[in-house]
Amino acid sequence: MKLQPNEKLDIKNILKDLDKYKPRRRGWTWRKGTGEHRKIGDFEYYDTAENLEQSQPLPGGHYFNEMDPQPQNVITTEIASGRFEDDIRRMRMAAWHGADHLMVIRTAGQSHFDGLIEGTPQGIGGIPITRKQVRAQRKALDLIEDEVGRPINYHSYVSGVAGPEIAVMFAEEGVNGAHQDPQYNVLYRNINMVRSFVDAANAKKVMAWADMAQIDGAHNANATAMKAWKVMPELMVQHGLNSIFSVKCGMDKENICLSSVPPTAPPAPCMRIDLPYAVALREVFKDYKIRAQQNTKYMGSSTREATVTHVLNLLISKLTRAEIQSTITPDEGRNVPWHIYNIEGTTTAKQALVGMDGLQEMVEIKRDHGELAGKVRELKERAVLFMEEMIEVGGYFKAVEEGFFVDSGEYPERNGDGIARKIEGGIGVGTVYERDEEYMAPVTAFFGYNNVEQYDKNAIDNPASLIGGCSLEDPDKIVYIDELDENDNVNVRLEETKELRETTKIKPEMEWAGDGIVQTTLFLPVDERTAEFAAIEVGKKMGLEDVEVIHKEVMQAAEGTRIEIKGRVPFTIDTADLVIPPKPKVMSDEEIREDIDKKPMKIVAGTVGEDEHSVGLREIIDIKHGGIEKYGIECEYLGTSVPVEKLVDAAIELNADAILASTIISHDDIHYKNMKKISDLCREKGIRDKIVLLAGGTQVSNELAVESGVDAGFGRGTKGVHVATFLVEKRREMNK
Ligand code: Z98
Repeated sequence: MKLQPNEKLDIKNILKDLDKYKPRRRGWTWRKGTGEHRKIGDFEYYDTAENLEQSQPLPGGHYFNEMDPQPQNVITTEIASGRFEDDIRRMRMAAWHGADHLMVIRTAGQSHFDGLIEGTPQGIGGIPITRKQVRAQRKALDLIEDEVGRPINYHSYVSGVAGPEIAVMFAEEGVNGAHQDPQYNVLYRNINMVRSFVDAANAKKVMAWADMAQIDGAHNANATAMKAWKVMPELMVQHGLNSIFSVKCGMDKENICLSSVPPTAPPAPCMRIDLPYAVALREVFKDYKIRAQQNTKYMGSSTREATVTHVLNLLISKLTRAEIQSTITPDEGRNVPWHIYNIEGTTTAKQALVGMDGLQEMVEIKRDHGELAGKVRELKERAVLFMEEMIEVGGYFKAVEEGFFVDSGEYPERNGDGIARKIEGGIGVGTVYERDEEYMAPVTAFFGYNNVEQYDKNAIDNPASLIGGCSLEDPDKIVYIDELDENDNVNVRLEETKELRETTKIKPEMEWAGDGIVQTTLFLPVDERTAEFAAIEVGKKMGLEDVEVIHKEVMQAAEGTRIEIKGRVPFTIDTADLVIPPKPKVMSDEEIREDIDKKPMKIVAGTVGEDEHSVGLREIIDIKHGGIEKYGIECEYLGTSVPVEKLVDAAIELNADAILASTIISHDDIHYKNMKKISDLCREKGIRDKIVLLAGGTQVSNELAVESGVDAGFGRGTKGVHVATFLVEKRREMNK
């Protein structure tokens, strides 16, 4: 099976023979070719990785021969659609844009399941993680990585009550990275602390065996704390605890990634707080990796604002060399993230990181003196004092009982409002048992003493050899369960969207195939509250269902409000019924230039009739707007309200190759009448067969323009290159 760039990924093909699919590899992969200077297009880059074989360049890539440099940081996108089959399509789009770490968010509540879920039920804010879903996504990613030519890391969560079971399933299925941090269970999911740490030891051992990258959960304190910047010392303590615990469980420091989030965002003076924090973290944890995520705490529903914060955060990542750049979608504050915003987050990271290529060659952090040095030192001291006090009160569990964590005071200040958990409380309390003296498990990646020698001394380091290998060595021992729920599964969902996948019918979509969601931006000249309700009416009158306001922003209290609404369209469009004119031919800039160099071209241009519009024509002509002057075409611009006779006389006098007539006003079809006049006059004066006549304007249709006697008409959206292409082609055709 091989993906073709112009063919959709066929989910039915992915699901076929899934029970027999085996992952190609285990373990995390970093980008290749980093640390080398690389020539791409006209430039030398200092901080890139290998290019992709196939990719979607940035929109601006158009001006640079569609080059698409890839930064050296792994780029993550987090997907939370709730339907794994739709996630897969989104993963493919993200991979084409440069994401190589695809993280799927779990459905709400899965961390409280004491066991694996099976099948492919729909989730809320994420997907139920199951073997079938994981296998299908890994299989799809195997195809996608072949397509883009770069390994793709697949990632989800090994936290919750079923952590060890999930870790084993991930190791079996070739999942490459996971969040694992027992403190997350304890603080945010109220899972018993003893159970959480015992489970974590087992889970980490398995993750280490499978060479998975681990991301911790310290950053969740940022998101939870009342004032995210106050918990910076504690964050360092949390990172420290999970990191050293992971090392003790057998994990390589190389695979331990600290999850860092710049704690503040504008209008706070965020750089003065976030940069020292990132520097302190990098220094204290110098042997570990940093997974940087954007700040989400201070993100509202403005995607523009979220993007600016993201870019400031990316500057910090650049200056402190974060290895993984996670991207949260800029619509988190208003939607369950949509396809297009996963791509926006990904491209924001790629664009900013590539734009900052080599920054450190010119800019240095003032590490040894001044404000930054002082703040870094202070943060480290606060963190060390926090650790010392933890030891004083009797260790981590005691500290949690006393509410040390996520307190709103900046340590050593404490406001007594931290998250306190009891050692005898929480989900799963009392479910940890001492191993029986005889206990032995013939499994690989077992944490702790395993009593194997009583059966076979040679099996001490490889207990699974007692049974000829466990499921990690022998995948045929894996029990693959298909669907358990006959109504809530992928087959039922695919049936519902069959028409959209198997015919020429389409529907707009943001989250899932066929959801029909559209988003519209309005400006309403009223106050915020009125605008909100008026916008819903506008949406309804536009024929949208389930209309909701997803963003509002005051432009000025009385003058008006910017509103964004979403809603659903109840119809489909049949693409087979569309009449799509052939794409206007566009020559390359080089080809046009070469033609004009060989044989110079001259045109006269003006807005005809009683018409004072000039902007459109100037955009077609002026070099400043990418107009035809840039190809060396000599342009004689006669201005606005030019009589038709004057235009034709000027063309004769200057021996021009073409006339460009701009005709904006269209009352009583005056624009077409003027075109006919120009053509008739040229015929009268005997030059019609020697000159190219072009007319342009927002209301001009090519067909009607040609009927009116000119050679071509150019409507809305025309660029200089379209006009230049036509001029060159027409001149060749006329054999002039
Ligand atoms: C991120 N955007 O970090 P539930 N374990 C840890 C976590 O941080 C998380 C979970 C588990 C964020 C996503 N993080 C939030 C250490 C969540 C998820 O219980 O399935 O929600 O656990 O990338």
